[in-house]
Amino acid sequence: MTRPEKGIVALCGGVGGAKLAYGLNRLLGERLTVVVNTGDDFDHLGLAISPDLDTVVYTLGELADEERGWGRAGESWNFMEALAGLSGETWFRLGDCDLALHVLRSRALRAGVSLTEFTEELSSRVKIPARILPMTDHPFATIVVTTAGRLPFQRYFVELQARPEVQRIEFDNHGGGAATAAVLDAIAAAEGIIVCPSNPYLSIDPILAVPGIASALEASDAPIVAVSPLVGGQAVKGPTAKIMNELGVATNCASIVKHYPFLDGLVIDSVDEAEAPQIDIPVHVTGTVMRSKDDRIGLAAECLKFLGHFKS
Ligand code: FO1
Repeated sequence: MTRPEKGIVALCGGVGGAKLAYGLNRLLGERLTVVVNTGDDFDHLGLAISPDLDTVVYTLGELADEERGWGRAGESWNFMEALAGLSGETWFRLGDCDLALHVLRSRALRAGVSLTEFTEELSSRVKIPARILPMTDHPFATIVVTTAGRLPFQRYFVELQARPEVQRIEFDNHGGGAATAAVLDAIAAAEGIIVCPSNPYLSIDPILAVPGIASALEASDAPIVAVSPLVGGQAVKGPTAKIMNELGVATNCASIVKHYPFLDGLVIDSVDEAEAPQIDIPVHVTGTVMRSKDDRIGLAAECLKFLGHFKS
């Protein structure tokens, strides 16, 4: 697919990140590239599952269950009921409609289609103008090392509901899966880069751990801003603050800046305005909680305005 030379790149995980990506897609369309975490991907019941990619595709394609945050709206669960009746594994719920996507992707990957190609075709079928790219086409696993042992990401996050205490997070790129040319080209051509308010440890760090991506960000002349995932020291959704506490990191916006040393600016919520003087890079204060679709578009517009301030 041909793309305009310059554009905006967003680094994104699942639910929170996808909401901002939705707003950016509405404002930028084809000028947006979303680079999505695939460290959560796993093989389950013989199917290739890519939760964050699917959350982004469903959200931007207006197919997502807004309440649940993952999976499709209007879902039915006959497959899960039948699976339970046959004593199959039910800790990870696959809806009937969602299943269609996993079956198609599994078949495509087995036939040698790359995850990038499959995702591009899927995005065009659901009429998403933005380009959605997996961070890598190679197997890459986020492993959460906890007091309950080394846990594959979905066992920690879904089965154990992120309850075990985190000691550290490891990434296994199965012996050298590198960034795709599509991701590296998008970063090189970016006129601005936005780190979405996703979990820094579980969603953004895996992207930065893919060989080639962190150095591409460092080499980029484009301004890079992040939206803090914390509001009043808490995550809007998910275990970000819990993990920060467990890792002994203060749950404030300054810690987010420290975590992302490549940032040119940070967007923080109005609730945290008093923290601004402690942050040693430019700060943009606005409402960051996205309750409605208008909020998503509003925050996306604020991020683009902030990026515009860095233009020489
Ligand atoms: N999250 C859950 O909390 N429970 C589930 O059963 C579950 C199933 C699921 C199926 C497909 C999919 O794409 C996502 C799914 N998620 C589920 C969400 C998901 O695994 C996590 O939110 C992300 O990996 C973290 O970003």
